[in-house]
Amino acid sequence: MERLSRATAGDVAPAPAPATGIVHLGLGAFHRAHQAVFTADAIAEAGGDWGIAAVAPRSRAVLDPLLEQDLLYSVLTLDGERVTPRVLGVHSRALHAASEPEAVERLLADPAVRIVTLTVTEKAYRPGSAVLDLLVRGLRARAGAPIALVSCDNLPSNGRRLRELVVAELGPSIVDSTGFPSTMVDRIVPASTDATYATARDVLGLEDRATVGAEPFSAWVLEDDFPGGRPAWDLAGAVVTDDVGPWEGLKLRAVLGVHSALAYLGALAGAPTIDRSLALPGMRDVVERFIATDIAPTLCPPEGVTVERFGQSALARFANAALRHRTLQVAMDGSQKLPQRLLGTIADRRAAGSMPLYATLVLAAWMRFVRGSADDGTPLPLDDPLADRLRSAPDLLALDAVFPPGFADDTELRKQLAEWTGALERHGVLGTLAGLR
Ligand code: CS2
Repeated sequence: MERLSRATAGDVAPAPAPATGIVHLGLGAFHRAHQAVFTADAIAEAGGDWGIAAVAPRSRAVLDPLLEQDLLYSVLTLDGERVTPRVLGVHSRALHAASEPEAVERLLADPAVRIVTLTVTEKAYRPGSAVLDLLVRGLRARAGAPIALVSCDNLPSNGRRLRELVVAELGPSIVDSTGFPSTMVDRIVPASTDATYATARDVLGLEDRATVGAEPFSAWVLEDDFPGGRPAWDLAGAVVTDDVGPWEGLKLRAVLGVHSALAYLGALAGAPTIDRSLALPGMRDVVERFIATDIAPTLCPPEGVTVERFGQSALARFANAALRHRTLQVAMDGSQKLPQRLLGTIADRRAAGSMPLYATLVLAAWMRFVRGSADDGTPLPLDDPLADRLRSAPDLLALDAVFPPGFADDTELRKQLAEWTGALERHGVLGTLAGLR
């Protein structure tokens, strides 16, 4: 079968990408189905030189196919049985940071580049990470040309966090010419598999090795702090606001907290995908109670939104069987994800004098997951930057790289966790859920 390219795309060929105005760091599935789509739509609405130069930090797994395909790829919107393909061509360049760092630095220093977006995962937000070093080297050479650095990773106050890291390297004057808008991004975009490539072949009649499958839902809420201008993302459905906080809380706790719950409980019970985990007997009931009794009281949602309704819509999204989102993919990097997804919920409930039953069940499930075997004894991989420390820790709650202060000394919390751990050991996830009915 022919490969997708400008020459073969025919009717579905997108308009040529405009000149580069954005550099994106992190060429994962999420970027291709989220910021790239918003940007293509914004350009279609209002124009502008906002072509995206995509930078793959380490892996060439997406970069090479993209280069081979004239930077075209398809986003397959997966809605139950229905698949809607769209070929994107909004990337103006694609580069490999590990082998051509100078070219990336030059690009970051180019005044025509007015935005850097990042999807580099939670673990890159620490001093000295390779991607942060690269960004800092590029910024140093800009000599004050205006730019916005837009974190699109699932961290609380992601813009502020990035600003702190950049200011620590470049000094406070960097903020005079640099915006650091916080953003909330949301779209489920699982890693592509052979099944995704096969679907692309079916619907496009072409081989696309850079395709991604994604859910229909897509959201982007961002603060308007773009000293060098921005694409008309608002005309493409993004919400521009002066406070992302309330959206961020919902996303982190009521969407991702529940996603992680389904990942750990599901992986232990042998559910390969998120939708299968949600369909386990008793699971929906428990995650609904997790949302209503543990998560909702800790959040102040935006006007007109209730946590329960938001949570229900998240559950409907997780039930999308066409996504085949692997529980083990969502379970990855738990030490980096759980603080903002789950531990904040537990800390807030404990500070209010309550014991969050369901949130502690999820924590106990993660602790069991870390030990490396499912309920039926099948080994479970621990893909986590702190894997060694997690596996050898005599007392996980005492790991201050993961747990907020106070957890280790909270005897009530320890008691509750011990109860759940015992129940999971004796009855497994399914038996424990059954006991909660
Ligand atoms: C997932 C997220 O892999 C994960 O940790 O929970 O990537 C999730 O699918 C997206 O953030 C949804 O917007």
